[in-house]
Amino acid sequence: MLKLFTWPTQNARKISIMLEECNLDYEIHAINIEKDEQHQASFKALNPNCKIPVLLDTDLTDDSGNVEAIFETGAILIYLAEKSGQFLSHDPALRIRTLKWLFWQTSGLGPNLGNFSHYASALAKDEKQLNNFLAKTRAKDPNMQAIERFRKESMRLLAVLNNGLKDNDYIAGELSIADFACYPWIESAWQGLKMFDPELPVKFKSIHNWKTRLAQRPGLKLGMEKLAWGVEI
Ligand SMILES: N[C@@H](CCC(=O)N[C@@H](CS)C(=O)NCC(=O)O)C(=O)O
Repeated sequence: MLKLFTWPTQNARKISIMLEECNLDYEIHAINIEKDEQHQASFKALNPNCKIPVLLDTDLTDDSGNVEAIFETGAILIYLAEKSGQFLSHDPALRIRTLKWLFWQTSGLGPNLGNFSHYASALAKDEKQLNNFLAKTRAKDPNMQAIERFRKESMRLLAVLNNGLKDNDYIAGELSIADFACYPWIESAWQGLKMFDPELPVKFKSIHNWKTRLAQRPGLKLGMEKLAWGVEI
């Protein structure tokens, strides 16, 4: 039995997309980070870093029979890819190509796009323009230095991805966990970055096409909907 401890956010959607794409059965357990439930002792026992998502697989036990909780989305995606035999190539070169882009997402794309959205949301005139999490956590006063720092790095990262997608339909050549890791972050920061540069879809045409291609997949769509902003879980 797979149990996903989570809340509707970009990091969380990486995992619901993978679970839906693999057609795996799973239970969703809500950890309301808008009410700080990630700091409760019962959740901290699963992830000492107090961040969602966490995956529990009751089949994954150590020698003493204790279930090993999995935190960090990169680790969860690799685990599910190995468990299902899908979206992580067995070919050594393709496998490492996928893992390179996966680590690129978790260490670079996610944190920078997340910080951009956090600081840039202070410029939103109407709170209704923001998702519920940003509305609660956003920077209150515009800090132009921080906005520019994270906007520039986000744009640089998008240029890297766009270049990687120029001759490829998918990030690592074939559809993989690297695409599922990047998609929710790009989807969520796209509008905010577009406000600063309306030419975004033209400038990053390969990303735009990749986004459109992925958005048509029933599994990915369902994974996004299961943990859409504001959805009751
Ligand atoms: N590197 C972690 C990041 C997880 C993360 O930042 N989760 C956010 C939600 S997207 C969270 O739990 N935020 C609550 C908090 O920071 O207290 C991963 O990839 O799993």
